[in-house]
Amino acid sequence: MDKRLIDWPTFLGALSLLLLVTVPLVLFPESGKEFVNKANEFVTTQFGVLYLLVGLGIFFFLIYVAFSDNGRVRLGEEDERPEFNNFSWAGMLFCAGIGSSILYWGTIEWAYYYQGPPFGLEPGTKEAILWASTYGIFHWGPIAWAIYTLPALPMAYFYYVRKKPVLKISEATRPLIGNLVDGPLGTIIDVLFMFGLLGGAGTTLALGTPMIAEGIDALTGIGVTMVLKTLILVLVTAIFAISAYSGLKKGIKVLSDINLVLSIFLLLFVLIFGPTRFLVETATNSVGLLMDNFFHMSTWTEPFNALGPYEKTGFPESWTVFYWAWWLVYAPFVGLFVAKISRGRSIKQMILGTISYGTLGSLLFFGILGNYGLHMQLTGEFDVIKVLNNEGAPRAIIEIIAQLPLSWFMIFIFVILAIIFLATTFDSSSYILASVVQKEVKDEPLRWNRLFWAFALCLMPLVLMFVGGLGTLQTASIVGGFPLLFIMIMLGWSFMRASTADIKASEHYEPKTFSLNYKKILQSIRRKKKKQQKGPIDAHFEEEKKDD
Ligand code: NM2
Repeated sequence: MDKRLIDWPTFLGALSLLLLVTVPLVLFPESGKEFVNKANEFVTTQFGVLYLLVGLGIFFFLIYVAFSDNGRVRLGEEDERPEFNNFSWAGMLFCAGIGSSILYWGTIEWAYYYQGPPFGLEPGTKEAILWASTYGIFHWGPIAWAIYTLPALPMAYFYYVRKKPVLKISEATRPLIGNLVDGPLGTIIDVLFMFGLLGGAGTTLALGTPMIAEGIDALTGIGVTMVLKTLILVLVTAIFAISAYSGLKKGIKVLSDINLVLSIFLLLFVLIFGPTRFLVETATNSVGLLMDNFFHMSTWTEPFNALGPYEKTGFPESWTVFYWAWWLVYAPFVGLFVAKISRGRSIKQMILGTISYGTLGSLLFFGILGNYGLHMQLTGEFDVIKVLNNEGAPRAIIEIIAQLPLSWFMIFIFVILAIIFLATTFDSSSYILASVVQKEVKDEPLRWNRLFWAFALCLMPLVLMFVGGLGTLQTASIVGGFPLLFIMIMLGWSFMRASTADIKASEHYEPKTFSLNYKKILQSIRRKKKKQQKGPIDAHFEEEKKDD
């Protein structure tokens, strides 16, 4: 156990920030909650529009990069082909970026919009229903995936072109802020990212655990108790601790393969045995509605409702802004994974692939699972909304799945899928948390360090679940993730600065996709510098000598 490898300021900084937020929540749950809620309200109402603008800005920026010279750079050597084929690449991408929350929201999000529709529409009307089946896809769609892709740009670029592995996000801002990275500013960037991720993952856990508990109750009838929820958390921790301990590659690969197969099975099963035509038609219709209203949705701020006789719904703050914030806190971590699996692709392929495959994946979950529930609601086969309002979302979700043929078996598959989804999210988060607090990562972060963060990830939400402060922690993390808005801008800027400088200095410029040989670039920069130092005349003679 090599303690010198640990970057203590970051390690202790993140831990202290975490304790600083959780300890008061345990000691004074009520006033703590009030304080955090006020802070959240302040950030989402005052800066909600900033979140929307940054989200849309990131989307445009990526499209621009994809079709610019910078987008033509290949992540690797000249003759390199993509390391993974598109199918496995898309599968891994999806499993890294998405956790059990897609099973939760994919199945039930529509029911919330049905009752509390956007654009001030009347609940339960024809329009409300149309938007109900569409808004979820937007919140898990192109802008969301663009937020995930942005940090992958500098990380992949430094990794494959400059051949410098970057595991810390502060390191990815070096081209912009230079040596400041090595001082407190760098530490602050990493600590904020870690805090955001801990809270974002806490949110995932807070949603996943009760849903799995309901599923197990439906399978066995043992009742949803605190003991059951605790056991589930312990089980999930054990799975990912073992997988973490046995090394990232083996553990995560096996789990995400199982995940992919089970997801495809679940979706195909519902598509075939559910109301197939309704599902396909509604999803197709949503795609059109979304495309038609993309800008309207991504900039909707409810401006007048704050003033005159209009009623304020708070929809943009509680949904779109919340979602962008949640994707943001996960983004640097997912970006790293996207970077890792993208060897041999061009930047353009990486960008367009992530946005389109990611959105397609979300569309499948929302279009199939969500519309399946919606269909039962509309036909009156099963009153989802009633169960949702009386018994809560986890129960409603499991009851929707229970309406399928082979009900017991399908709930079983659903529960296993949720458990594995949770475990993979935690496995990779603990890996990243551990890497960020190390000065250097040889192959894998130190094992004790990984386990430490694995348990921090689980124990903290567990404690808060008992005292009832978990929701507060989620909110706190969203507030704490606020600076990430600016860090994201820095990451994009850093990437542009580094890659544009390299492209300009490069002597090789192939059409279509080109690879930058950073070693050669550095050599030619050095040569140029020498020439300048010697003055143009000396350099000229030197060139002539070479020609002889
Ligand atoms: N996002 C995709 O819980 C999860 O599924 C992890 C959540 C950010 C909404 C990611």
